[in-house]
Amino acid sequence: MDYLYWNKDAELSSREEIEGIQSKRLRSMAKYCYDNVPFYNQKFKKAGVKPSDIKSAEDITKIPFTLKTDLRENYPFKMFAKPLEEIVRLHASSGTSGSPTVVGYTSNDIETWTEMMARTMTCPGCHKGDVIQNAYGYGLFTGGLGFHYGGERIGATVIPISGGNTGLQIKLMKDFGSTVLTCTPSYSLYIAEYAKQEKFDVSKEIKLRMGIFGAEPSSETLRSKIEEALSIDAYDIYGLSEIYGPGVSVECPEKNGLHIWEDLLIPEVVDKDTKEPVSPGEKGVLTFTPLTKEGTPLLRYVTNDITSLNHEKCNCGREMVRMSKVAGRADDMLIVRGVNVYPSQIEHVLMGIPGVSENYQIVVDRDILDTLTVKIEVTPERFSDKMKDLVDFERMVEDELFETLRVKAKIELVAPGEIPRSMGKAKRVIDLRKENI
Ligand code: DLL
Repeated sequence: MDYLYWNKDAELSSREEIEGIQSKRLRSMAKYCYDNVPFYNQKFKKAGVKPSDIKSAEDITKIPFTLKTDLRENYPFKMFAKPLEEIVRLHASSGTSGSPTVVGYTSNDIETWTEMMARTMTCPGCHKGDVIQNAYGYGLFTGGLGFHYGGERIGATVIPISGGNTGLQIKLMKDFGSTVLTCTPSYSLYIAEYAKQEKFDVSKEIKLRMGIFGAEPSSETLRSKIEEALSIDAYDIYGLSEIYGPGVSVECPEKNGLHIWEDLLIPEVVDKDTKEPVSPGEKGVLTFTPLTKEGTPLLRYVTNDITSLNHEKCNCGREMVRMSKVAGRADDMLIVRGVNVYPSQIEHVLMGIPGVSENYQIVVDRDILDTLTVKIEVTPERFSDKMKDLVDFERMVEDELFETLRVKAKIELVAPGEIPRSMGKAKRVIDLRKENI
């Protein structure tokens, strides 16, 4: 297999080298936060910790966690370590409730992020000469600009098409000879579905070779569907605006976990309730400490994303730790009649059933107890107008979910095209319990 590196020296560092860099950088980052962000100054004092207590990367556990609510409570700029004159860009997460979380970047931060994205896009095999159709949204969301800067840095040709206008996406893909597609997994499937409806044969008419898809969870089975529908290789990329944006981690051609750029970030996985570190390889909540971030530095930022870490050296030569595909968010877990289930587990079961399309929606409601309804579209090939067939199909999917996850769900087949398609992050879970409060 061919492995590509953007910054070979950094990416192929040994564990010893990585830990050395982390210790050195963490020491100065702890002091930087203490000296420049009143929020951290108070937090350290309250916890009885001084920056001089942080001598090596292992001392990170002495530092208190930072939560998303801390960012909200300090809206808009109170978490910044630099005055606004030093901030060259602002991004913000959409924030479904309350204020959005705002992140400020100094010009050094933009440079670090661009380098991270250059590594991230090179790692699965993107290079100069590629034509990148960047269908992530441009704007306050970090997807569009993150890929844009990274793509330009590696010398590829970037098409800043953003999300939506799917007819034009397909036309340009053909006319401009796009070789790499970057967007959310759900949007890539919508592009494939649209092309099929337009009788456009993607395997013959376009040059697309690979896609880098992230910003939302997607199962292995969804990956296979994307790869088949677009005749490409699909790679997972992870990131969050609080930690620059996309580019925190990405898969290499081995597709066996996402490499985290550990010279720039310290990842930890902790128990979602106790916040104690979990045993190696165990799943928990992911936290990050960026080591060189100037505008909005964060210490032990709790992402709420569920994953596990694998420290084994990868065949690609990188010793930087790999995180498993995100299983969901700690706050996404559904408890249906006492059974804990993540939407991604439901997706995994659904995608394994022939005839179930990737268009589904999970509706949670409360009728004394919590209830779960899963609306699914069947593939056109499986669609039948015989009522009995469809009812049997619904029962079969219900049984499969119960057998695998012990969760009782009501399956509702809906007509093809009824589930709303998304140009960005798909809204897979509708929680009527929250909306009915
Ligand atoms: O989604 C940044 C991004 C853009 C990542 C483009 C990848 C590609 P936010 O809007 O701040 O930033 O959302 C971050 O999205 O905490 C996860 O819950 C989820 N997420 C991001 N990537 C993945 C992924 C961008 N590969 C939140 N798998 C994160 C699962 C993901 N969830």
